[in-house]
Amino acid sequence: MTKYIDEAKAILAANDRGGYTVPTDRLYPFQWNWDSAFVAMGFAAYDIDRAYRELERLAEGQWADGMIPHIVFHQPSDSYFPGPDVWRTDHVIPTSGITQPPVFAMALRQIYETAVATGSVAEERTLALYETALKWHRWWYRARDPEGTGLVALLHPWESGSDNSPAWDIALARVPTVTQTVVVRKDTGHVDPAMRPRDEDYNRFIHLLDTYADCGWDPARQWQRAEFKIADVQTSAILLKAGEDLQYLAGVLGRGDEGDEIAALNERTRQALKAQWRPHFSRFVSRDLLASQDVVAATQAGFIPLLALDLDEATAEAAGAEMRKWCKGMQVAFPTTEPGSASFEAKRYWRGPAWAIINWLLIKGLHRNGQAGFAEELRRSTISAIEKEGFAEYFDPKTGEGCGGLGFSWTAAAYIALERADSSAIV
Ligand code: 2M8
Repeated sequence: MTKYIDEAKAILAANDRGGYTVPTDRLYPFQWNWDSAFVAMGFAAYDIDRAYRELERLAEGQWADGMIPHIVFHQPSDSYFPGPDVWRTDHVIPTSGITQPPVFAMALRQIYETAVATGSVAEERTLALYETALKWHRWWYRARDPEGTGLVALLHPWESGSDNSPAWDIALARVPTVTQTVVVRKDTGHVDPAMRPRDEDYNRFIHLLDTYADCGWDPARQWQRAEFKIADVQTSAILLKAGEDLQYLAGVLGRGDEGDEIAALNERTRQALKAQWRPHFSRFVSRDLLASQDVVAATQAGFIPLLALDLDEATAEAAGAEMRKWCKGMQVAFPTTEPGSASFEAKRYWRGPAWAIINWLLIKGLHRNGQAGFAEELRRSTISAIEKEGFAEYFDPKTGEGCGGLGFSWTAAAYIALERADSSAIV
């Protein structure tokens, strides 16, 4: 509805800090990687120039080796921990030292296609951002899959974007809670601590950060010393979908050789992802590389591969049926942890709540895999949650209550993208 679209646009305008968008005021006062990619897809619906700009400002944070960090600290702020002084990275614009899910090339293709359709394509800007994305994809495979398995590994839970997901509980429990850095949390001053990760999680997050800073942020040394190493199906699926979009862009931009290179990487990931399907769970599972075992916790990550794979009918239906089971009795779908499981917490951050951007990815995945009806239900559930509760960071799936930060950018972007078309038109 126009009223809510106007509100969503107003949120994106209010969170603009000069060509880039903060996720929300105070709680997250910098530019976050995958947040900005989703925001750019929201902008693509009504302001192509601003959509390009969002990605360009994120690209300013790209490291020489190709990594795009999870936070770019364009301007100082004392309302967030850990800031640049804790990260101790060596980049002209201060950045964090870890990365986040590579939604970037998905956004770039969407911007490009919308620009073509509206006669406003900017060839040079597209090409520059394509090169940024290509460097980053090469980095993922070099730094995070050195053995060429096809699945990319996370060395820190924050890299998943699903920071305190039950998927990390077993692996994270092995990480010591001792830190060199004094942990001074700011997040719990902005939102109810019961909605945020626990102190012991934070100590472990910072322990890992300290370890990698000691490695001088060198990917090979980090790979050797990592005390947390998960080959993640959510990140790998996003990398593959973004890789398909990058391959498409290589084609239209006349970069045939690079297109072949990307296609080969995509194929490796496609096969590896398919092998992570577990029929007895009706979902995909990640792999704990240090323990050499599957990550069996029941989280949304298990269904994100639908985004990037064309499953056979029986598999797609089994995944869809399992997802529907999780939605039973929920006010808002899709719970990020299976509601019946012991680790489910309806309000605590990534341990149960529904997130508009996760729904956005799942809707695309369901649609790709012949589940248009369910995709449409999920789209409507997301839209009505936002219309009832506002543009909250996430939603309690049991009550529908908006939780976490308010006036949230990626929720606004998701609303704009999901409201303007039925799910069959969501690319
Ligand atoms: C949350 O993560 C940050 C760390 O990156 C935090 O809690 O401090 C996550 O929800 C993450 O996925 C998101 O990108 C970020 C900003 O919205 O907040």
